[in-house]
Amino acid sequence: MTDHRARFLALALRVQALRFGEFTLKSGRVSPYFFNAGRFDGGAALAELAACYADALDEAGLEFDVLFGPAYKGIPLATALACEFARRGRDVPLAFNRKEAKAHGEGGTLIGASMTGRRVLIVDDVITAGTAIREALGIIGEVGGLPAGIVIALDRQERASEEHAQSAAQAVSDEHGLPVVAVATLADLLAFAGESADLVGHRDALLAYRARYGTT
Ligand code: OMP
Repeated sequence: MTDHRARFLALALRVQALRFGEFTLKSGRVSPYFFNAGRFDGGAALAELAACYADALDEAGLEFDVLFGPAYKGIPLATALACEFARRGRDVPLAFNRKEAKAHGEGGTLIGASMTGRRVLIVDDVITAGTAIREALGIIGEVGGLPAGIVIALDRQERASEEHAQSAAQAVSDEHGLPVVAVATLADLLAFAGESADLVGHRDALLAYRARYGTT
């Protein structure tokens, strides 16, 4: 496992963004683990997380002009990533949306840099069935942005539905011709769990869940 993957998983466990138990997902599936990006709730943890995103993007060699953080969880993630790029000497424009259109003031649902005609990188927390990412692609399309890729912290590597053999991330990637970069995947979590005395007890439940909803 390369460095940023292990660093991210250790950090996620430390701040309890990654938890084990019984969680009902947006899809209705009952999962033995849950990733809650809201637990990166301080500057130090967010900065450390953003460095993991930046390292994953460097490794993938993706090219983009502007970051888009979909409301709500994508907003602090994209913002922290933009700050991390600035720290590394690159000033990347940043856009995000609000969920309810504002009729007064500047109006509209989009805030920040223009995405029109620019290569847009979507920055989000997790892909399960791909619904949130498809919504973000719709928003970018409406303003004439050019989706260039997606970066997430965790790819749960689940099939969008029983009929799909591919993971939701692979399906989104194929449909839109877009690279999906994940700091870590369920496979990485399983590998990490195999090496960690604290997590080894959760491994069987993770494997059973993957057998039911994961890709083959
Ligand atoms: P999809 O839209 O199905 O890809 O699921 C992504 C969304 O599910 C995230 O933006 C979260 O709202 C939520 N989620 C998590 O935050 N963490 C998880 O581990 C799993 C989910 C989920 O409900 O699938």
